Amino acid sequence: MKFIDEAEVHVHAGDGGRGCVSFLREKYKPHGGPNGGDGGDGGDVVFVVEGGLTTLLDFKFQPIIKAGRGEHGRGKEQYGKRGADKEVRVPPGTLVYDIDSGALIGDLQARGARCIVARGGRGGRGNAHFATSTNQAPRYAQPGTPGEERRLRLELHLMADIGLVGFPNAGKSTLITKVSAARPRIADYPFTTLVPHLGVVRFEDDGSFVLADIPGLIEGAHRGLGLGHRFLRHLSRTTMLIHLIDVSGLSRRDPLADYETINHELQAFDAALAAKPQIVVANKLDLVEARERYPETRRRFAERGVELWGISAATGEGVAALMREVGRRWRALRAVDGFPLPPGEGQGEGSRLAQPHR
Ligand SMILES: Nc1nc2c(ncn2[C@@H]2O[C@H](COP(=O)(O)OP(=O)(O)OP(=O)(O)O)[C@@H](O)[C@H]2O)c(=O)[nH]1
Ligand SMILES: [Mg+2]
Repeated sequence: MKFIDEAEVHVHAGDGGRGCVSFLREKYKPHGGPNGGDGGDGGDVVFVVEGGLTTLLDFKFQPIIKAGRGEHGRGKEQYGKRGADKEVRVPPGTLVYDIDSGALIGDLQARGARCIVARGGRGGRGNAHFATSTNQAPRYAQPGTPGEERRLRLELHLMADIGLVGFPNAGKSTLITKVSAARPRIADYPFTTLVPHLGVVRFEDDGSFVLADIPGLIEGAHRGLGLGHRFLRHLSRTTMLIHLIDVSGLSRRDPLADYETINHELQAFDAALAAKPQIVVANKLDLVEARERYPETRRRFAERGVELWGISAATGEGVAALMREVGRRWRALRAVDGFPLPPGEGQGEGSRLAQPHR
């Protein structure tokens, strides 16, 4: 399935139906009273969150979305039928902006959440409403009002609890594959991962969180180098980050410099993202070169006040302990933020989200 996280769409709610002008006609009653019925209201355009959806792709195929118009009123006080609402599925995490005013009109997060993005017009009243003592045969009725029309910009910010950041080839995808059922491609060339992947990670007996693997960052990402930093928006809703660093020396870069480069890129994108708590992790400790360099690297990070965790995403060494620690910190952070956590429940949504290994 193609991953699309931005779309523009034109929504047009249904117009209200016209009220009717009509008079009662019966034998022996040449001047029957007005009996024109009201027009029906127009249908609304409604966005509804569908749990398993993770892309805005559908909108590429339907740039214009219309709801049904209200039926016109008829004689004998017959009301026009209300126009049909148009419901459109959106993934959890969709932000809806009005292009013309720039206003945010919806932040659709929870499964089943709904937002009316264009309201149907009102039906006009028929002439039956307008008879008065001085005008017993009104020859007018109200027209319906037009349905709302809007141009919308949709932006998806995935609903992840914890984000993975690091250089290309640091092993982010290898790690998420180890701890969840997410299956991004893994390879020894940079920018293997082209779009974000989500996986549900279970920790301890009753906890779970949603982890996001996004494409790697490089120096200058904020200027558009590599894949740029546009995927960082998918970490905007996370509570903390796992910052993964290749300490094997295979990259021929210095781990501490890597760490600082990535943080600099986060800062250039959004200070709020750079301010999120991180757990900093040295990867590839199965390799001899990495093991040899690890104590010295740890010491250098410690001098900066950064505690370095060590794992091998490939062999799984240290990974379970890391996930326990991440889960614990995440829980504590959420509690501070005032999100009481029901036991065993992350925000993790979605029947089609990757479920963890057992
Ligand atoms: N020896 C060893 N190799 C690893 C380890 N983790 C990942 N690799 C290898 O490093 C290469 C890159 O791994 P990926 O998981 O694709 O890296 P990534 O961070 O997702 O990279 P991008 O998607 O390009 O950002 C692959 O060849 C992996 O097999 C590890 O713990 N030990
Ligand atoms: Mg990857």
